[in-house]
Amino acid sequence: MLDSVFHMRTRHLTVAQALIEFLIVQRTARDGDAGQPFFAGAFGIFGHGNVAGIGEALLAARDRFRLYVPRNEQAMVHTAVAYAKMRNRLQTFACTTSIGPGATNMVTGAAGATINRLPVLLLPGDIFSTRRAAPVLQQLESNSSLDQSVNDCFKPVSRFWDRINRPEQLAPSLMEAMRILTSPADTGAVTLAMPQDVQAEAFDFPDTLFEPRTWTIARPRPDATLVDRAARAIAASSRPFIIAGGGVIYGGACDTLRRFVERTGIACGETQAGKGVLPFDHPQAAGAVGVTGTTTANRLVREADLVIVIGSRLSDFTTASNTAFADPNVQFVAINVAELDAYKRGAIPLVGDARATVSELAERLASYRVSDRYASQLADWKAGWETEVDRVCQPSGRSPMRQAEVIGTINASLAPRDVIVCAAGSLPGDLHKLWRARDSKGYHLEYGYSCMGYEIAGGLGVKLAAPDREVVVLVGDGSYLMMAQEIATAVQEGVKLTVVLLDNHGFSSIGSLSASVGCGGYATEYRRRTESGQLDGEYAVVDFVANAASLGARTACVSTPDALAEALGRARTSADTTVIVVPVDRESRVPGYESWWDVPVAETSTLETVRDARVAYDRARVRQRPLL
Ligand SMILES: Cc1ncc(C[n+]2csc(CCOP(=O)(O)OP(=O)(O)O)c2C)c(N)n1
Ligand SMILES: [Mg+2]
Repeated sequence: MLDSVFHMRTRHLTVAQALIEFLIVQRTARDGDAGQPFFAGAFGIFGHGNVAGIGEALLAARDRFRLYVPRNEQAMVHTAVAYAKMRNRLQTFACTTSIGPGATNMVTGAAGATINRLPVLLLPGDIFSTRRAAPVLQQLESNSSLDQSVNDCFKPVSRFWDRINRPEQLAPSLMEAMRILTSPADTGAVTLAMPQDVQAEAFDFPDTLFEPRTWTIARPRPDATLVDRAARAIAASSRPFIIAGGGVIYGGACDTLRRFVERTGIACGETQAGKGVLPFDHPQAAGAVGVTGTTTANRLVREADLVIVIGSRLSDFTTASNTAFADPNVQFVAINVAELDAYKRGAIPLVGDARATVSELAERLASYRVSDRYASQLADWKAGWETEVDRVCQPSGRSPMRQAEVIGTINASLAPRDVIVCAAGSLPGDLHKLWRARDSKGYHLEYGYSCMGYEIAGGLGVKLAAPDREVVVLVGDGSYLMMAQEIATAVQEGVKLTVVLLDNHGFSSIGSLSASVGCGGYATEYRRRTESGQLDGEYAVVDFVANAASLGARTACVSTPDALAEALGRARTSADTTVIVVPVDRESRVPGYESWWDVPVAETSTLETVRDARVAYDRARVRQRPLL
């Protein structure tokens, strides 16, 4: 069709059809490479809010745009986000839901995406724009406004939010959505709420909307004056330390950083998202830093006179709630694409891409090298740490097994490129400390939101993104019970996962935290209610083997390291999804290593244990520093 004055060619499509046609032709590219489609397809669960609009459009495009059908809307966002993380933010999925509960089920996933700075496009259905049938099934009504729906909940957890009330709004909104999704600094969840009547409405969309578009993932350079200043500060430092976060991996800066630390000798600690930046046995790899850090990294960061933060948002787990940096004159240099992060802790802010910025610093520090004393101290502490890992992970011969021996056994059974996936509970801390990462994409932890339920759904996204790698999901029994159903999706798709489920009858992590705040582990075990009125009876046992089998997985239940290694070997050679259930001892925990986490303890209490905990808390807080 030919439109008036500008002779603009148009296509007569529904809003939903135009949306899907647009998504199909969006691409990303970086460093002049050939690039890839930005959307690997869509995840969707249909209801009256999307079946006729976006559902029809996806049906019409089914040979060009793959639709995956998960079992839960929150889970599908985790899957999409895990995929995006595995693909270094160069690709993701769109997620479509009905209106109401289907939509709000995605809110948790959206928060996880935005907090972890990972792109995902959310397309919740929305109430009638025309309001002609209001209130529609599942519509939230308000006394104060008709311009409100449950989708307004997405606003604070989205980097960009819009509601498409007219077909004309679609094109500008999609362009903004793509700008944000592909921006390394601003990416996160993007929500386009799609009223169900508008989805089905036809309109003459300009042909230009459907032209293939490649979004270049930029490598912004920092300000030259600030790079000079940062280089001078580093050159003048005697005990520098690097904190590497997820931005190093997403920016493809691992090799550049490795060469930089090899040349300068500066030790490098890793956040959860940054673990794997260096292989664990690299001479400059200090390992995990912060609350769940190694002695090596925590001592180095404590003594550091200059901390170079690269691609990290410096959460409390990394800064040990601001107790990690003990040198009174410690200075910070922060490299980050996001201004928000680069300015934290009064750092010399190098707002730029990790790879480009580290290269520029390296050029200016060609003659800088740490002292021999620093180097030998690092080597000594590293050797001591490896001995500690061996000690903690060695088989105990006890039953049930300790979690650390399970981790040690899995680590020894996996090949360097295999991926472990985890998110919440006591496992992330133990893995951060103990796991010997040998590949920058081999350690996949969602610890920005630490969302129980991410593990299996996330594992599915990792495997979709990296079908050539073995993917092993580690999940606690609590997390499994929140969201195990995506095993059925994995089976349906023929996407193979190996899930290791550690059963300790509830929340071991929160149990120990509860004890540390004087609350004795209250309500953190799955126990039956007794006549006392309390949850202090027998364990409320779940047959996890039967549960996983019912979802279509192969199963095993093991109680020794040898049996676990054998089950992992069988899972590796199998084409099917396997769930290996491992009972673990809830009380044998991996200790903390010279760090602290701020969890406020009740200032007044009838319980003596709480009062004691408060005394210890007040004492520990003295080390907290008001770093701006
Ligand atoms: C969705 C969600 N709810 C609650 C929490 C708080 N939380 C963190 S860990 C945890 C317990 C996890 O239990 P499990 O998966 O069995 O792991 P374990 O602590 O036993 O290692 C809870 C309740 C959370 N992180 N995510
Ligand atoms: Mg548990």
